[in-house]
Amino acid sequence: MKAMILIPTYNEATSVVELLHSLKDLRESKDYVFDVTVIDDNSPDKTAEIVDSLALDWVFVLRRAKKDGLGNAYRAGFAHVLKDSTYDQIVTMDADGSHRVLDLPAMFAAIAPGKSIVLGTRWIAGGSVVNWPKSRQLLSRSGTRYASLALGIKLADLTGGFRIYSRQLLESLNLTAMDATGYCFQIEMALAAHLADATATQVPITFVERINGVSKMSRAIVIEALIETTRWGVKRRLRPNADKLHYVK
Ligand SMILES: Nc1nc2c(ncn2[C@@H]2O[C@H](COP(=O)(O)OP(=O)(O)O)[C@@H](O)[C@H]2O)c(=O)[nH]1
Ligand SMILES: [Mg+2]
Repeated sequence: MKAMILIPTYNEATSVVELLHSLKDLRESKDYVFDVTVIDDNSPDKTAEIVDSLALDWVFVLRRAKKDGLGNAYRAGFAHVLKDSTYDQIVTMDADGSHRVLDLPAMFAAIAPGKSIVLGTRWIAGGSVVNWPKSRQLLSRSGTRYASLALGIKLADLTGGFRIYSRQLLESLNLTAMDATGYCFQIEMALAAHLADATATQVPITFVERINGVSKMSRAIVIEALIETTRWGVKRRLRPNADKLHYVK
């Protein structure tokens, strides 16, 4: 197995350097074979240049012209990695240290053959959240609950972004037909994986709030998630087959 770890960044210069150091340690253990692509939206804090200056031959930077939302960043990353058939698993991971390298081995171990998605999950036994304000926890938990009810998907963390997708799963999806710009990208990908009949495995993770930099979460992102999730839920009920055709090739 060879994995590509995709890390989207917007003004994450300090955090992403720390994360790359931890990944370097894991990589040097030789138990796991992976490279990294940082997907940067022209961060004013020079995240891309700083990553480049580390001169790590297993770290690539995909530079995008401007801040364009998490969904667009990830879809650009998927398109990029799918062109190189040496990578058979694609990991998605936040740059800010919230997703611990420590949890990666258990996630790698949970990969199922064929179309598969491994979901780092906070809201199951063994999972937890550290230093997140109660308000953020409530938002995340209620967001997942709402999405789970609206879409009929029985997973405990639909908004988390620490995941592993198999190449087979991503290749089976119409990624260009997806709409989500912001963080509801995570919900839309879980829905698409569900419609593609992928094997979904939940692995408990500990999510640690960032120390450096600031969150890019905004009211607009929450509103988009609410509107889109409701729209997807209604569409699923009214036209379930059309929905499947929309997402799955
Ligand atoms: N390339 C790119 N990355 C983004 C964008 N918005 C958020 N991110 C990254 O997505 C990850 C999660 O964002 P974060 O602000 O930590 O969200 P939070 O953990 O929900 O508060 C971080 O690595 C961000 O730098 C964006 O518009 N473009
Ligand atoms: Mg964060």
